[in-house]
Amino acid sequence: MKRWEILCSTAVAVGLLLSAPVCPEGRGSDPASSPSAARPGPGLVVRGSGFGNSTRRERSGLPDSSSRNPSPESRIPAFRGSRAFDDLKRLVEFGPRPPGSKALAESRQWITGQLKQSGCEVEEDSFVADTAVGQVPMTNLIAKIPGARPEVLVVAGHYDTKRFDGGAFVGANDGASSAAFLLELGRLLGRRKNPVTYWLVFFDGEEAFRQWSPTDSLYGSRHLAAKLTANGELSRIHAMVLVDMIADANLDIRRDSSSTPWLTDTIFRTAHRLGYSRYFLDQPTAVEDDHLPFVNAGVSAADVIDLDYGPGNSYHHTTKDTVDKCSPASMTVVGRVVTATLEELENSLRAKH
Ligand code: 1BN
Ligand code: ZN
Repeated sequence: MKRWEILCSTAVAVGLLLSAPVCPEGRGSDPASSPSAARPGPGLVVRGSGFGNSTRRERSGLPDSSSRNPSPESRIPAFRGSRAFDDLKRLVEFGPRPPGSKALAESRQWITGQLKQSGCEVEEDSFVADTAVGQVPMTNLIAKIPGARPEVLVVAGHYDTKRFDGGAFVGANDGASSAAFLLELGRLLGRRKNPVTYWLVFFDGEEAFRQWSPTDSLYGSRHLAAKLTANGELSRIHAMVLVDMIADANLDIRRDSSSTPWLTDTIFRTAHRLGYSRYFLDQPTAVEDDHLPFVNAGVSAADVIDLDYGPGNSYHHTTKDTVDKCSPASMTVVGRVVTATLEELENSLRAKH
């Protein structure tokens, strides 16, 4: 039995005793409701708990920074890791998805269809990259979701997988998890009355073709940051939250020191408030990832990444990166933290003039 399953069966037993709802997704995938896992922090809204959308602090009349939300209808609906996990599995079924491959083109078509079903407009940002192995066509996908304000919040990930010679690398965690995460976010934001504009960005060409270096990596994000700088749209971006490798069943996310400190602080403070301190560890790590071209261009950007995948990181960039190493519960944790962070960012923008 996996750790999450154990946690959730414990939660079911305790839940039955306390008549409290557990595993609201009905698939054992929501540690938010597990008393033995992430105990809700003082500000956590447990949707469907019988308490409506009020927090424990709100009910007790205590001030709470998270209750700055002006109205319940402005909340982002609950992120469901089980739906994201279904998409992760579907993406893996396309097989290895390196840049320029037929499988990546097929997965791009499928992603676009899913986003359109969610009510999102989808833009393709196609270009030819000069890579370590020659010219490769690449396409970033951008789901643009309008909002009342012109400021843009970007949530991004990559959907390509690493080109691999030694067997089939399907990138369940490294590639599929971030794309699947963005698809679930598209379902939550696509038809919402958003107070700000959202761009969900699926980067192509995140991975190195030969050896990771400044010129052999991050092809899609380098291209988009340069393009948005040139056309003047970069200045619309208030913040970018990047997610990568967030479905690891053994979730441990550290603070990336290449990210913008205030944004990392907001994400980790939110995680702690929601009771997820065991998954968001206040330890530093330095990551080169798709946020870097944006940080370098002056955008506030933070990478939410679990770079400790398998014993001694032994599943990272190996054929062991498969669905069985991933968990819907981890996606729920990250989804709840990111959506709560987005609400914080929306509120801080609302508070501006
Ligand atoms: C993340 C996922 N990265 C590549 N795939 C960035 C990275 C590069 C992380 C090198 C660690 C080492
Ligand atoms: Zn990778």
